[in-house]
Amino acid sequence: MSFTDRVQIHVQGGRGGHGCLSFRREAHTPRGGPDGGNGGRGGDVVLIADEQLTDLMPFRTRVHHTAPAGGAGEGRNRHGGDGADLEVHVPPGTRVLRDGHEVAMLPAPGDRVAVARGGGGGAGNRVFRSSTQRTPRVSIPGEDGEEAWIVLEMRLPVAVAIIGLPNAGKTALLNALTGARATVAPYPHSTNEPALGPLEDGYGTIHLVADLPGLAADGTERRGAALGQMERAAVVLHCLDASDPEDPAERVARVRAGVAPNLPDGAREVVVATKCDLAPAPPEADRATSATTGEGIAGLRDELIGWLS
Ligand SMILES: Nc1nc2c(ncn2[C@@H]2O[C@H](COP(=O)(O)OP(=O)(O)OP(=O)(O)O)[C@@H](O)[C@H]2O)c(=O)[nH]1
Ligand SMILES: [Mg+2]
Repeated sequence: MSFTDRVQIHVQGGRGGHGCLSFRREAHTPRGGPDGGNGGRGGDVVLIADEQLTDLMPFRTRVHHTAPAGGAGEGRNRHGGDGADLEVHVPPGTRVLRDGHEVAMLPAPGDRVAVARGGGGGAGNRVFRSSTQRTPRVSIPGEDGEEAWIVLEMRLPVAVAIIGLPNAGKTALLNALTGARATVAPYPHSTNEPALGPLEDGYGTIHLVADLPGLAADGTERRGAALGQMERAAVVLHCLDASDPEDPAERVARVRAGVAPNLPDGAREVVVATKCDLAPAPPEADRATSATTGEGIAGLRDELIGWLS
């Protein structure tokens, strides 16, 4: 199970500084020798994993990343300074692909990798002086920096976990909230693998919503359950079937007991009554929804985005 966010960006190393063509001119040395300095190296574009970042959203609007050029050489044998590296911050867990192949992975905060090398600095004419060539009229321009289109990829963690008893309407709620098209069926355990859908906040950030099946009707976790995926969820939507004649308070308690070991610290749990087109929401529910009529769905989606941003 995975859902990846992906952006394409252009990276360009800094151009190397040009070498300088110059001859010494001093009051008492009428025909001075060559004194053109070398150009500096262009800076590299370096990706750095930064724990402050959690998604690739900034790259949707910042596509081109060009490192500074090296300084040009100057007369009096002054060499140009090297261009500084351009540090581009990416979220930890970012994978870097070039031409469809992984070229780097930055799993941990502080990891860094150069993705476009700066060009070498050019040589000034001082370099070309020799016993046979005392007045070299040649200098070399700086090299272009390396250039590439690369793809950044990141697996999104589950931000919103949907839980509940079998047949509670979890998958239907996921589909209604996110436009996913996971299988909804009128029997328990129709979903065996977590189903995923993206919740977009309108500014380009994607929050991953997951329907996490795996609770048995007695509230215990089944073998192979997906509840471990909840570990980073900020919101847990606990589905409570409004049309189920069994005692709602007892059902809520059963689900809570089943998920307790996996519930992330500080996660907000919201009890969402489902199928409210069939029956009124029980008092245990915080929200009333119907995936069939759309009741309560848009409002819940807006609330989720508010809680997650
Ligand atoms: N009338 C009505 N039926 C619904 C609604 N939401 C879900 N259902 C029905 O309830 C049944 C179960 O829905 P699912 O979304 O598959 O439930 P689930 O919790 O994902 O079930 P499992 O994956 O088997 O655990 C299906 O027959 C759905 O059509 C709703 O809002 N109104
Ligand atoms: Mg399901």
